[in-house]
Amino acid sequence: MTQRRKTDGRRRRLASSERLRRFRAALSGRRRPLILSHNNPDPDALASCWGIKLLVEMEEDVEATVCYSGLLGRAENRAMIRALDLHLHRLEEIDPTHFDSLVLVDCQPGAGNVTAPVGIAPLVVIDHHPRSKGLKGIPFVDVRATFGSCIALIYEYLAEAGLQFDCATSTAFYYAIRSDTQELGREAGASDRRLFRKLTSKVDWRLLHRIVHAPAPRSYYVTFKVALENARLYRDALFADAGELPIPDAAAEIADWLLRLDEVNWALACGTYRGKLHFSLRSLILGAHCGALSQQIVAGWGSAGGHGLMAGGQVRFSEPSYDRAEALAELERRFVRTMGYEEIPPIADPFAVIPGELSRKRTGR
Ligand SMILES: [Mn+2]
Repeated sequence: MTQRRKTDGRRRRLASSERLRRFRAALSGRRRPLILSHNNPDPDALASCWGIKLLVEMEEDVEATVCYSGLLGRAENRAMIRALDLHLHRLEEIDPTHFDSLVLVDCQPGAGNVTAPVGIAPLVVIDHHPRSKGLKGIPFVDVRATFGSCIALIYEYLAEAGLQFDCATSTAFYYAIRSDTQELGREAGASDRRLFRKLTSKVDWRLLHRIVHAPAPRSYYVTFKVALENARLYRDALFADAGELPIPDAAAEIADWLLRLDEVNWALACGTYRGKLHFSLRSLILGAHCGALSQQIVAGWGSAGGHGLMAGGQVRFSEPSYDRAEALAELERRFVRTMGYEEIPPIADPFAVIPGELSRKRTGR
């Protein structure tokens, strides 16, 4: 006798038709849903919000509102919002009593990276991050960490519902997968690859180019410069302070960029934004637990989370009372200790110019 495969001890695999039915049941009768993602939403978060908005608005008389908290910082993200003509509202500016339901996508309550509005409990959570503990009592939860992007997960619902998309939407979804998985190279699953291929025929390439190569301000380049100047290399782990960040997600971009250094397998980039020290951790080592490692780094101090190869977190200077330099030194100490590199003297200025030298590669990459 064949048994249906279990995804874990309790949860059976559901058909996408059944998932869609349950999703709709959880929101049945709700006419004013509020859709929210994690703070400082990235392209995948924005695409996920947009996808859910299209899905819920298939029902008659439903008008969904997408809101965000934090900053829409990166030029690419703003270009994507323009491309979709996506009307976003700041969480602080909405009146929660106007809405009758809350849908969280690309994040989970209690995960530390989402600011939920007061007074509305989430009815639906759809996410691809590791399962958090804040999901009890939520009527509909679909958390599957095997997906590299949340939009690939949400696309199952959209396809099941028979939704058709214009070129701009397809382009945005394509860009979301591309950026969340680094062109399918980082933590992409079979569904990400399938959808990516499928969307290829529908992408508006000029529009994609405008998003990917959106003009960036000087401040963008300055953070890279400061990060290079402040970097320290511990064997194959790079620690870099990018100074004052113009936008909180700059740390993530810098960490991605520094990880390309041929001598490293780990990169942590950090910087301050509005009284908080933000950091992003990246690894090239398959099976690295960046999410858990970054939680270990800020244990008892701040909040952190993420996936296997990419994670991020933040600490407040005032918890306990640190000034910037102290907080930074503490973060570096904790990073080095977590890596197990306490005994390794760092190279203090790894980007000092060495005329004519091609590489100092030692890691065997
Ligand atoms: Mn995501």
